[in-house]
Amino acid sequence: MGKEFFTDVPEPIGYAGLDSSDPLSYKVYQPDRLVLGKRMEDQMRVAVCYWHSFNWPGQDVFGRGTFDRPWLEVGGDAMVAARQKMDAAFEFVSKLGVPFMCFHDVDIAPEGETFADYATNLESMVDYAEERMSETGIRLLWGTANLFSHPRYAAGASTNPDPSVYAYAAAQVKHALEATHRLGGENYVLWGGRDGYETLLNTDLRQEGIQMASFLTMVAEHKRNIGFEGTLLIEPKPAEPTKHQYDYDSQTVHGFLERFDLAGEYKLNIEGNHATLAGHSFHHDVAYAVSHGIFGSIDANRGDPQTGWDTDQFPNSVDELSLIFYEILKGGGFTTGGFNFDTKLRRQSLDRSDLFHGHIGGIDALAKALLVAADLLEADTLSNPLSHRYAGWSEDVGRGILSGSESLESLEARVMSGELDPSPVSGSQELLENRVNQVIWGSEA
Ligand code: XLS
Ligand code: NI
Ligand code: NI
Repeated sequence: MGKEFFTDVPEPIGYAGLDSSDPLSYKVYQPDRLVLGKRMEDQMRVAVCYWHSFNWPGQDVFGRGTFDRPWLEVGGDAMVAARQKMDAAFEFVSKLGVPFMCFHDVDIAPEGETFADYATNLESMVDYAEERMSETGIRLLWGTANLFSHPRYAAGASTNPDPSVYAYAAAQVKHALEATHRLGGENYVLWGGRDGYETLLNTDLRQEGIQMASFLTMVAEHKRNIGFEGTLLIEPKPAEPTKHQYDYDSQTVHGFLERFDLAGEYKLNIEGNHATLAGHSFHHDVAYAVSHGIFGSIDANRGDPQTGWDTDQFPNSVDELSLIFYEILKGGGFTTGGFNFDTKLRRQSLDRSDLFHGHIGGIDALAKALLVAADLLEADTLSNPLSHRYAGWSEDVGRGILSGSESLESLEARVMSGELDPSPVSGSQELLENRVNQVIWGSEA
């Protein structure tokens, strides 16, 4: 048992139902409730992220930290401080009652002065994490390496013009991947960080793409060498901190993986606010990944419609999340992935208990979305009209086109003879929207 920080929340958060006025209770989330034959907890696989929740004191570009985070103020020995921060994280996740957490290497271990310091510190914090995990039963959804905060990465990591920075990033990922493996992590994430550009005047696009592909190939090789059986995930994002990032969105990453023969090696970790920054909906990026067999995991959050950056707010729209969960269930549900709360409190939410409120609300919204998605799936609300809409492709002409037995000539002949004479049909968008709403409003929490 480590040091306690959340003494105002003495008990783990429990389910109290929709009528409860206790803000520190779940209104919908019941880990053991069965939905489509699986426990809610296993359908949702919620993780808490270390970086925004335990490392960030609430500073922004205009001002310093505002949050009440005593574990960040212990001072003295950096390793003692890192252990206290880890105690805070394990206490919080235990009290929230969710199964997973996620971290970057440098979230949990001080970087030190040299690479050797980094490696020793990480090793020792992984020992401590191992202890705390076996004590609490909390698991690691994914690990990752921070390849963007240190000044050496200002011009990118694997896409850096300097191969020695590439090498440094490779060494760091080797350690972060091995740490993830040791802790039984279910996935390993690569988020591009600063792999993109600020100006094309100093950027060789082709060269940087080749570097990035070679890096991803090395990571996949090392995964096999050490026997890590988790999933490698790439997290798309279109911009920020750079003007343009190479892992722009689901479709761009898919094309990149195909181009470099890496499609079997990686799946996607899709973040709500990254998809919206790319000018898509969260729904779009998830639907793309699921329908192309590259869906892996989710960074659950949302942006602000009036703000053009990654505000990482807690997800709270059942309307939006229901469609996302519907796509995930349609694809068979999560395998190694889950919903990681890559979420930040607003800077004015300074109390320690605000961390609970943000997560409780997001988890309840996801739980409700799961119930809606299960109803949509079971009632074939969307799948029936969809198969009806595309029915022609499993009939005569459609099948012939797809199997290659038709040509421009044969099709012209069918049209010329009057055999094929299409008449427009309604896309029924409003009708479908109403049906989805009907399920949302009627689904029982
Ligand atoms: C930043 C990313 C980051 C990744 C992990 O925008 O979302 O938090 O999830 O490096
Ligand atoms: Ni993220
Ligand atoms: Ni993000």
